[in-house]
Amino acid sequence: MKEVLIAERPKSMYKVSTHYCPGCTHGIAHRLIAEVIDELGIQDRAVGVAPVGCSVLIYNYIDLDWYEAAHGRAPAVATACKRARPDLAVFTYQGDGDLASIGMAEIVHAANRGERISVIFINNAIYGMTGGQMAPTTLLSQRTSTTPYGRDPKASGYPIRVAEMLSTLAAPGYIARVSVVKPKYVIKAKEAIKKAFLTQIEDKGFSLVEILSTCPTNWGMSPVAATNWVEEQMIPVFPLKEFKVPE
Ligand SMILES: Cc1ncc(C[n+]2csc(CCOP(=O)(O)OP(=O)(O)O)c2C)c(N)n1
Ligand code: SF4
Repeated sequence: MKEVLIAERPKSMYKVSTHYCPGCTHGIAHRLIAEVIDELGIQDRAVGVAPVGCSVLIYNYIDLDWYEAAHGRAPAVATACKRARPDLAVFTYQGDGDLASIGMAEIVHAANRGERISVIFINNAIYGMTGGQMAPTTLLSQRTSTTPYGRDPKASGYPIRVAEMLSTLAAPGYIARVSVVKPKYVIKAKEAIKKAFLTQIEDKGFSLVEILSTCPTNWGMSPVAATNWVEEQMIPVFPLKEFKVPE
């Protein structure tokens, strides 16, 4: 029988297995970034800034030049890299603990300055790597290791909607929220990641793609239940849309 190739590993991904838990969607986000980098032909000039969280080892999976930034400081590192070498395509990859908690100041000011960088922001509503503590994006009533009775807004405030908040700023060029939990969301997610890189390449300012992702391990769910939970519980709070597009 004739073999037909319908999918292959992106050229910019190493031939290794990832360390992610079953049902974690970090790996899907990685693959989409690699596909976009291949399609734009920018592997030799793309530079990533890795976070401190479950995806800290992203540099073992995508074959690029990488920096490792201290917790939350990725937008500052990316700013320095891009200002020194405007010809590079510079992006950060950050979880919600990284970006919206310790790194909140960095991301707001980088966006407000309109830095020509792209940010891939993984919102899984929890700190994954360190044992499932509450993140700024944790939903109301969501149980985490630091909110065992559910997140109470009186004690912990409300979930922060990063894409909405940053889209109130004048400088950003492209801001969108997507998901990767089911195939029907993945095509739009890839389009958004591509637009984010093109916004940078075409010098149209700062870009950010927020990706609703899973953490079955710390949510205490099966992989299937976790994907359903994103659809049923997260998307109503974090709607999927393009908030800003370049003029
Ligand atoms: C300055 C600093 N504070 C705290 C930590 C511990 N720490 C490492 S990863 C992490 C949470 C990561 O969560 P998130 O960014 O949401 O990524 P995920 O693991 O969910 O992908 C924390 C608190 C650290 N490494 N450095
Ligand atoms: S702990 Fe959560 S975020 Fe980390 S790899 Fe496992 S499922 Fe993914």
